[in-house]
Formats: sequence, C-alpha cells, structure tokens
Amino acid sequence: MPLPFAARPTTPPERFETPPTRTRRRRAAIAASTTAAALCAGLLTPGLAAAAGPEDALIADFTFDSGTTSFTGAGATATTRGTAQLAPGVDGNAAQLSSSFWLDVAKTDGTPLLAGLDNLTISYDSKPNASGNVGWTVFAARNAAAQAYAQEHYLGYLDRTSGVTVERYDNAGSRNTAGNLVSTVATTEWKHVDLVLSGATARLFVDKKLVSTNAAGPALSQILGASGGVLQVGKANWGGGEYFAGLLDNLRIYNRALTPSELGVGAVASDPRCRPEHPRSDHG
Ligand SMILES: [Ca+2]
Repeated sequence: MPLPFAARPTTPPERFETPPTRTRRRRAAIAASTTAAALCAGLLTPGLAAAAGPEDALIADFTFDSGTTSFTGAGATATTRGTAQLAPGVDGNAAQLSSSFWLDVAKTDGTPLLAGLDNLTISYDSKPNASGNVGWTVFAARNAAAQAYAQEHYLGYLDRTSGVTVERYDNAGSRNTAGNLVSTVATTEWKHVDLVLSGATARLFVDKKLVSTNAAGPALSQILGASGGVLQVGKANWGGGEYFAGLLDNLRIYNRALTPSELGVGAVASDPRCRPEHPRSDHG
C-alpha cells in the first residue's frame, strides 16, 4: 500500500531502472556501508528496506498454476516425468507428486541450476500423504546415478507428516550424518518450509519458525561437484527410485541466503549482519 505523501522518506530509496552495472553496485555498496544502521533498522521494519529484494535472487519459481508437461519460472524449468497430476494447492494448483509424477529441474537452457552455489534458499509449501510417502520433496545430487550407502553425495529432504529431515551428504566410506537437520514438528496440514544454506551452515524453518540449525555440513558445491549435478523434485535416486507422495506448491529457490526478515521470520535482531561488526555486504 503506498504511504501517504507526507509519510514518504525525504530521500527516496535508490531504484535501478535497468540491470545494475558493477560500478553502480559498488556505489550502492558504499552508500549501504555508510547507512548500515539505517538499513538494519529497515530490516527490522518490513516494507522500509530499499535494497534488492528476494525476488531479484529467484532462480526458480514453480507455482504449478499452469502447465502439465513442464513448469517454468524465474529462468528454470521443471520437466514432468510420468504424468502430471494437479490438485488444489495453497494458491491455485499444487503438484500432486507420487511415484508416477516427479520432476527434473534445470535452468531453462538445460544446464544445472545449482552449479557453484554455496549460499541458497529453498522454500516450498507441502502437504505430505500420511502413508505411503518416503518424503523426497527436493533432491539435489552429484549425478543421476543410484546412491550407494556410505558413498552418498546429495542434499535431500525427507518430508513427512511426522516431521522433516534434511540430509547433507558428501560421504566417502562411512555415513557421516553430522550435517543433517531434523524437525519433529508433526502436521497433516499444509506447512511452509524454508531451508537457508550459508556454506557449512544450514537453517531449517517450518511455518516461519526456526526448527533446526547445523553449522557442520558440507557446502553445496562440495556435495554437487563441479558439474552442478542434478535437481529432482519428488524423487530420490535410491535403488530404482524413492518418492514423495503428497502435495507441493510454491517451490522457490533463491541464489543467496535470505535474511530472517526476508523470510518473514520474527527473530530479525539475531541477524548477524545487523551487528556492528558485520556491516551489510550483500550489495557488492
Ligand atoms: Ca499453486
């Protein structure tokens, strides 16, 4: 909603009419560093932050509201495997995933979506089936080959009505579970799940509440390797395939770690970038 004229700031936020150049970004960085306190105040007050927002960081955006053979959004394409099944979702349609409908995701030009990324945010809404659901909503692996025990190389979710586990594996000879995240928040209803990766650190939010933090996982680029690997929705490559059974909607992937404020999470004051020793640096 627009603010009344009198309430608008006297110095309007810098807005880019065209994609910002490196020089313009540097200028913005300098401006940002001199007004870190103001920007952090903005983070604490939704609607006042003027910096590039989460939408600028989107690299995949699937609403499942149109399409059947494939779904597109934010430069990514999810290609249907099996036969697409859609059902009423959080907004419009949701993907009704199962062993007969899952998705391969890549950039629209066919190249791996997650290549080279260590900072990432994955968000979605899910409503798993209460039974017959292994839980693999999102599965990013080094390649499409079947996984081998104690040699796993993937980041994958096990999303069930009993809770959510995120496995981060880059194993070589033993199963190291030190980087995993576990939520035991049980629900049979729709829930919103955000996973924020910052290198070795991962934070898992369910319904905008932090449920698990783990600072000891392998970075995503280490898991996926130089090629960038594969990204699947609804299927993991264990044996002949293990699947998610249930509804998935609003799958969005961002190429940086969104802040608590951007996630709509309350505990903004804990954002380390709002501490004096960590001026904001995401403009450069
Ligand atoms: Ca939808």
